[in-house]
Amino acid sequence: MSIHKYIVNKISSGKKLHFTLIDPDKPLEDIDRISSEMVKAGTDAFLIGGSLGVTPEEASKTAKALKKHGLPVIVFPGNINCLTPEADAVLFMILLNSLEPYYLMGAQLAGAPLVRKYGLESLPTGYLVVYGSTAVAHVGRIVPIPESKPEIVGAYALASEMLGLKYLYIEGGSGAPKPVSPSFIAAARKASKKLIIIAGGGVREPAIARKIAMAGADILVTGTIVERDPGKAKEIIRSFKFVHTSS
Ligand code: 1GP
Repeated sequence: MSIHKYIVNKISSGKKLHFTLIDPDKPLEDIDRISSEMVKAGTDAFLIGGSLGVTPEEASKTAKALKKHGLPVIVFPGNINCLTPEADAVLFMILLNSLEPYYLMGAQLAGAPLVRKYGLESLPTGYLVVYGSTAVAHVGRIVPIPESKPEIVGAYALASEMLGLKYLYIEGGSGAPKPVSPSFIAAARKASKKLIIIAGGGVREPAIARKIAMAGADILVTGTIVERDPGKAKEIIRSFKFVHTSS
């Protein structure tokens, strides 16, 4: 089964998904420990990637280690150095609010032949980095979105749908000081019923995960909390995935 189908099947049966973000820039024993805990906690897939300093060797080693859990391993590329044939799929992304032509089509031009050679499934994704104070915002030269203007996110969602993209990733930035705003998620959901909405960045409490779920996100990504406090990460996964049943 394709990874896209795996995701769509879960969503169409009323489920929400959690993805665990693993930065390959860490020792294998940490990757093994963190990933095993997150599998037990009910995560649905692994994302691998980072904004800076990921070598193709690290990406391959990490993907291999994660594959043994039997869950999808998806490259979430900060750049083409994160691509590896050991993964199953790639979020093939366009950084929608970037001022930098490289992230609008240069990286895609360089990456597409590699994705084809590596046999990775492409998950076509609009990537929207909403806050300005994180590594991804700096590297990607983004224009931040004012929190008072969620309708801008709605317009990006519409544009993504009209371009035929399947996923919209609304990103606060890894380790962001504040979580991605649920009002952004709600605006995107209102604008597009079709897009699979991925949300992440700065989510460190179950209550915010629940709000993001209620705002209409299909997939929640957490990275930092998974490393810092796996117990809290488990609560976050539960609050997001079982939003209709948890109090
Ligand atoms: C980053 O959205 C993800 O792309 C996860 O962010 O590390 O803050 O959980 P955190």
